[in-house]
Amino acid sequence: MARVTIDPITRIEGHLRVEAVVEDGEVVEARCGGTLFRGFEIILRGRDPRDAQQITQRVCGVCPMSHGVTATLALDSAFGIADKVPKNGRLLRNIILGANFIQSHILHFYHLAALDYVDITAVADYDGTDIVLKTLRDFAQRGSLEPFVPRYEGDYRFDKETNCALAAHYVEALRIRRISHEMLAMIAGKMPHCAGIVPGGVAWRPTEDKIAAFLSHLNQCRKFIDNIYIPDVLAVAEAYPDYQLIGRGCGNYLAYGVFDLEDGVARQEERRRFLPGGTTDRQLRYAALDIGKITEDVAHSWFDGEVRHPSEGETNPNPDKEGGYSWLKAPRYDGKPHEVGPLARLMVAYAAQHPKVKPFLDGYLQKLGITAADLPSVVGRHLARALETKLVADAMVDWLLQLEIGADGAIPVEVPQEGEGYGITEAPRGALLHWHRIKNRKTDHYQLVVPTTWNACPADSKGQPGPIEQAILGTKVRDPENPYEIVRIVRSFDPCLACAVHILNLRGDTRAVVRVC
Ligand code: NFE
Ligand code: MG
Repeated sequence: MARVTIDPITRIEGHLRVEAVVEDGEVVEARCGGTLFRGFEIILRGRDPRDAQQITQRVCGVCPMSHGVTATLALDSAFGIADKVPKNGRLLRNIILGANFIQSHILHFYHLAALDYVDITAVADYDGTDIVLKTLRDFAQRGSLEPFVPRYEGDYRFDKETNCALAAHYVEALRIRRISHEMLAMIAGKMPHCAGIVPGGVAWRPTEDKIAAFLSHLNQCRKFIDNIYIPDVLAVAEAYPDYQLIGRGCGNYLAYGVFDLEDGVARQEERRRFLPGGTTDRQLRYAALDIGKITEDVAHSWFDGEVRHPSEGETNPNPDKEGGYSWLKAPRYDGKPHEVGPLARLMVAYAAQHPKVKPFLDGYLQKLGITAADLPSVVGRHLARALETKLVADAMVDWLLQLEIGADGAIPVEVPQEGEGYGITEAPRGALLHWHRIKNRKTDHYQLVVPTTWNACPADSKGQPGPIEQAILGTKVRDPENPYEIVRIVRSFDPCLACAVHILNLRGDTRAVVRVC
């Protein structure tokens, strides 16, 4: 028996500790623990409620727009103006959030995950004329290979030419991410932590020149997504067919839906959204969303308290709690763990017979020779993320062209004496909820239930492991000292612990710690 501890798992956002017990080459126990405590829910108490929009963006530099949008959806709802946001405000929120999705998904594939499959050292003896590859080669020859190492060795399957091409795409992806940041900043002010999203809409009036500039940036991103990102993910799928079969996870999928398509509807669950809300299982049995079924369990989290709905949720940290092994709570829907994220969104849309997503996804499933029920896997998550990037980037063109030039993006708002509201939408990594209660014009109660909290959560009081824990269980590990199978599974979820735990453990090593007992 070997005990594998990977702490922290690197090339994700934030600090995640994964412990696994490997017996006869197979994972028989898995524990996923968030090792940071941040306390945003406590920080917000007693402040002007409008601060939530700015402060919660500081939860994370990767997905701040999701928190900005979700916080303002909760403010719209608490202020009683959710059906009064102007059309431009709705479209601009979609466009701002969409730009952040593009940036985040490309970041994940190229800069956080691709080096699990691409042997970047292939550039060391590059003898061609490509300026990017020559620069990378010279960089490598100076002997400092960070951020490409340390890494889990072996199982690199591409030939030298493909490795070099993918290394060049790694660099090009940096440029495309800069472009997507810039287009977001044109509307929202800056990235990260924009000032433009406000309760009541977006503080910007569209102009023709800005729309034209945005479109030109967006088209560069779309070209990259179509011609580089999706083909690269398909190349990984082809070279690593065994990763289409592992890391399946918990088999339940949840989405709140994202990108509002209609105005004047107060309740977010009732709005038509570009990617719909709901749940499904691997048999593709779709059910409509009922936010009354969301709870958080803290049986194995370093918090005191009971199983609670976020409207009554508590944040009472207790680092000495017996049985605790994570700063993440354990969110549950209808009492069960649910995976969230691009894979979950596409599974839900597919199960709901989405007229655009279903035929689009079917084309790619046919290419891989699989059905939608087979999609949950390491490769399936990367593919879902890439295909969603295309769906969103293409839809952004329509939203841009629907903007009314010179019309207001927001209405004036007043902070009410009392109020309660929630925001439910999607961050790049999955379903995001903010619950906000106002008393005496101040924030009295704030709870965030965040995508990585769903995916990377610990077990609950019924002993049900979280989705990443379930994805690791049963995995065959060839070498516990070099457990790249586990690392690839965890990274396919694109965890962000900065978001999920809302004290950094400096003891961690970047490599696996293995004890054989
Ligand atoms: Ni820090 Fe986040 C996203 C949110 S993840 S990246 O996407 O909300 O839990
Ligand atoms: Mg929380």
